[in-house]
Amino acid sequence: VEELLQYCKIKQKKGLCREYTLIRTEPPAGTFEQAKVKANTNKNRYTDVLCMDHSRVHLNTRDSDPHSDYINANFVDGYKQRNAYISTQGPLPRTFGDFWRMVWEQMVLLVVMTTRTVERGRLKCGQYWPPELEDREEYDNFTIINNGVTDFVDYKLTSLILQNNMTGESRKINHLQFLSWPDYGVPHSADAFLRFMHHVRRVQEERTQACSPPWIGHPNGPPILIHCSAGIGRTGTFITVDICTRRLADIGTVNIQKTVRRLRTQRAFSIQMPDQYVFCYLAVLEHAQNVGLIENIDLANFEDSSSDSEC
Ligand code: PTR
Ligand code: PTR
Repeated sequence: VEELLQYCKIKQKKGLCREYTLIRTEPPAGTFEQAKVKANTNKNRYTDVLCMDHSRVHLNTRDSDPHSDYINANFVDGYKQRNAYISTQGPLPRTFGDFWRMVWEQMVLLVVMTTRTVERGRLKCGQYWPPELEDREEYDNFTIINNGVTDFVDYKLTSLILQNNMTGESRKINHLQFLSWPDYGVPHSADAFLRFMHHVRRVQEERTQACSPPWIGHPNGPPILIHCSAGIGRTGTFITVDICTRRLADIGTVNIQKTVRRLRTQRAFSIQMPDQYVFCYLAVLEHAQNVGLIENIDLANFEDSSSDSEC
C-alpha cells in the first residue's frame, strides 16, 4: 500500500495534470449575465472569477433595487445531497452585509474558510467577522458577536452570534478557518487537511441535529458555506475531497474526474491549479488508507492517465 501511494505520488502526477488540463479546456456550463451587470461588477472580488447564473444563490431582493439579489456565490451539490454547499468568494467590505444576509436567509450554521485574510502581503479576504472574544461588528441589519475562539494546530474554531436587528432573532454560527493553505497551492499535508475536513463534518452534523427543521429549501439540513479568496481553488479542492471520501464510505468507489467536472458545472473554474487536482487524489488515497479502504480504490484512472505529457 505504501508503495502504491508512492507510485501514484511520483509516477502518475503528469498523467493527472494532463487529465486536469483536459477538464480546464472545457467551456463553462452556463452564462454569467448577472455577474456582469453594471450594478454588480464591484461585488465581484476578481473580474475573471464570475459566478454562473443558473446555480447562483439569490438574495431576497430589497427595496426597489432589482440587483440587490446578487452575490458571487453558487449552490453546489454534495454526495447524495442537493445544495450541500454554498461556494463563494472571500467577502469584500462592500459585500459584508450581503454575505451575512445570505447566511441568514439560507439558514447556514457553519462557515468554512480556507484562506487567511492576508497572504504574502496581499489582501485575500475581508475581516467580515469579529476575531476577538466579545468583539462585535455591525453590517447592514446584522450584528455579529464573537462568543469564543478555540485554536487547533492548523485551524481555528470560532463561535459567533448572528443577530438579525430587524426581527430581534439571533442564531449561533460556527466558523472554522484553515490556516495553512497558501493560495494557488496545496496544504502542507493531506493529514492536516483530512483532520480539518472531519472537524467540519462533525460540527455540521452536531449543529444540524441540535437545531430543528424546517430548513426552508434544504430538507436535509442547511448548506455548509465555504469560501477562500476567489472561491474556486481551495474551495473546489475541499468540496471534491469531501464528496469523494463520502462516496467511498458509502459505496466503496470514487471518481475524482467526474466529481470535478460536475462541480465545475455549478461553480465555474473550481480547482485552480494542477497541484490541487493531484492533491485531491492524494488526500482521497490517504483517507482510504486510514480507514482501510485502499483496496477498494479503482486505480484505472491512474493507469490510464500515465503518460509523459507536460503538465
Ligand atoms: N484573478 C485572480 C488571480 O489572480 O488568479 C483570481 C484567483 C484568485 C483565482 C485566487 C483563484 C484564487 O485562489 P482561491 O480560489 O483558492 O482563493
Ligand atoms: N487569475 C486566474 C488565472 O489566471 O488562473 C483566473 C482564472 C480563473 C483563469 C479561472 C481561468 C479560469 O478558468 P479555467 O479554470 O476554466 O481555466
